Amino acid sequence: MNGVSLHDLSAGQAASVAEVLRGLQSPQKELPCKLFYDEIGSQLFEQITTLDEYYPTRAELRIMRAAAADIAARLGPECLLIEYGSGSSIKTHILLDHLERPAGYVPIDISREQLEHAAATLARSYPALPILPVCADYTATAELPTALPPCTRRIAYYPGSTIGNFVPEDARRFLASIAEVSGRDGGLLIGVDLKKDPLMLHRAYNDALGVTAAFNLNILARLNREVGANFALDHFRHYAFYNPVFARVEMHLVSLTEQTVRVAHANIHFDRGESIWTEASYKYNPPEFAALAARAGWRVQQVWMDDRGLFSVHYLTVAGAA
Ligand code: AVI
Repeated sequence: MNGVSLHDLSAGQAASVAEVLRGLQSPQKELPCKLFYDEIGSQLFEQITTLDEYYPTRAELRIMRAAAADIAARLGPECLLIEYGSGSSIKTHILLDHLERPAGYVPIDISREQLEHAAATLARSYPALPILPVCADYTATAELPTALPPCTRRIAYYPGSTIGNFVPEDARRFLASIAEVSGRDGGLLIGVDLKKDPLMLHRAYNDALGVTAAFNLNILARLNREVGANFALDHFRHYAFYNPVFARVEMHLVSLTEQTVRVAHANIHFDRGESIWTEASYKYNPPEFAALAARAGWRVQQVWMDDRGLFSVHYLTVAGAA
C-alpha cells in the first residue's frame, strides 16, 4: 500500500446476525444504515452524489472551494487532520492543498478497501505527508494509533453531513467522543445539511433514475449474500419522505405483500404495508446544530454556507480551551 501502513482496529465488517435480527424483530422493524456500505452500496452511494437531485455533495464542494483559504487559516499551521469516513474525496484534497504544513493525515474507515484506496491515492498526491490510516468502526471506538506525529493541534474532519444519519442523542455522544480524541486545543470541521423546502428534500431521496431506491434495496440483497436471507427484492418498495416534526428524511423498505422471510435461522413475518426503517437523515439549522454541539463540549467559531443556503460547514473548537 505505497509504504503507508494500516492500523486495524476493526472486528471485520460483515453484517452481524445478532444486530440484524434484533432490528428485524423490533415492533418497528429496522436495519442499521451502516449496512448500506458494502462494495456495491458504496458504488451506488458514489452515483447518488452525482445525481441532479442530490444537492448536498455539490453544495458542500462549492463551500469548500470558496472558503478553503479561510478555513485553512482557522485551522492553523502544522495541524494533524483526522478524517472520519473515507478520505478519497475531492473535499479532502481541497483542504490538504490549502493547509499550512499539515503534520499528518489520519483517515478512519470501517471499509478496508476504501481506506487502502484513499490512503494510496493521497500518498501519491502528497508524498511528503505522513498518512496513518486506521481501519475501525469510528462510531464504536475512539481509539487512535499511539504513535502520532507531533502537531500543534488535532483537527477532526467529518464532511458529507453523515452526522445527520445519527439520531440526535447518538450524534451528541459521537461528537463528545471526537472532542475527547481531539484534546484540549482540538478543532472540528464538519458538514451539516440544512433544513429547506421539503419538496427539494423529497426529490433528493427519490431520484428519477431510481439510484437511491437501488441503494436502499441493496441492504436486503446484502443480507441475502451475507447472512443467508431470502428476501425477494421485488416484494419491497423504496419509500422515502421528509418528516417535518423530527426534521429528518426517513428511508423505509415497505413490504408489498404479506410474506415470511428467512433471515439466518429466524423467520421474519411481514404484514402487507409493513416497513423496515433503514435510514434517518436529520437536517439542522445553524443554531440547532450549535446547541447540539455545545451539549457535546464544542463551541462554534465559524459557519460557512453556499449562496443558496442549502448546506453548511461548521468550524468548532473544544469549549473551555483558550
Ligand atoms: C451519507 N449520508 C449523509 C447520506 C444522506 O443524505 O443521509 C446517505 C444517503 N441516503 C440516501 N441518499 C444518500
